[in-house]
Parts: sequence; structure tokens; C-alpha cells
Amino acid sequence: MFFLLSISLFSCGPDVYFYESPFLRGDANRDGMLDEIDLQYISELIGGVRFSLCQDSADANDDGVISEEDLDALHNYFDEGLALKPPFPQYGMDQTKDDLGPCL
Ligand SMILES: [Ca+2]
Ligand SMILES: [Ca+2]
Repeated sequence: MFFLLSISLFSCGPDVYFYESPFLRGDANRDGMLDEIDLQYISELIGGVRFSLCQDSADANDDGVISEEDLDALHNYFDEGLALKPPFPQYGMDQTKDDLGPCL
């Protein structure tokens, strides 16, 4: 399931098209599983040593920023079974607006 988006980089130039991908919240490394590797991946994003084409997947608490609180949200899921916000536990599109950009 893909959705076609259009952005214009230049007001007088051609449009650039790309596909926004569905994602699973908390699956920061996008391997289809939530595990310790996602915690490491989010830590590396916070530390600025990693780049992601789908920051929404690392935004585990869906507050629009990648922070230590996302690690807390994942720990709460692992330790207490507290569900993450959609899209979870199925892949889907972001239900809330933020500045993280689309998942590519
Ligand atoms: Ca994962
Ligand atoms: Ca967050």
C-alpha cells in the first residue's frame, strides 16, 4: 500500500514525486519486529550517529520528536505490554501531524 505525494522544490520548477510508505510504530530499523535492536537504533538517532528515512517509525510515543521518551515508550511495551499508538500493531500511515516527514 503506497500513497503518491507531490512536493514542489522550486516554485517555477518541476514537481518531484515520491512514495510514502506505511510503517510500524516503534520498528525503528524497519525489519518488521520490535526488539532490542530498535532501542539501539533509536539511541543512535538521538545521538546523531544514524539517519532514518522513516523517523515516524522511531517516534514510538508519537509526539513528533525522536527522544529518550521514545525509548521509554518501547520499554513500556516490552516490559508492561503497553501498546504503542497507531500504526501499531499493524503497518499503516501516520494518524497525527508532525514535522518528521513522510516515511520513504
Ligand atoms: Ca525492528
Ligand atoms: Ca517521540
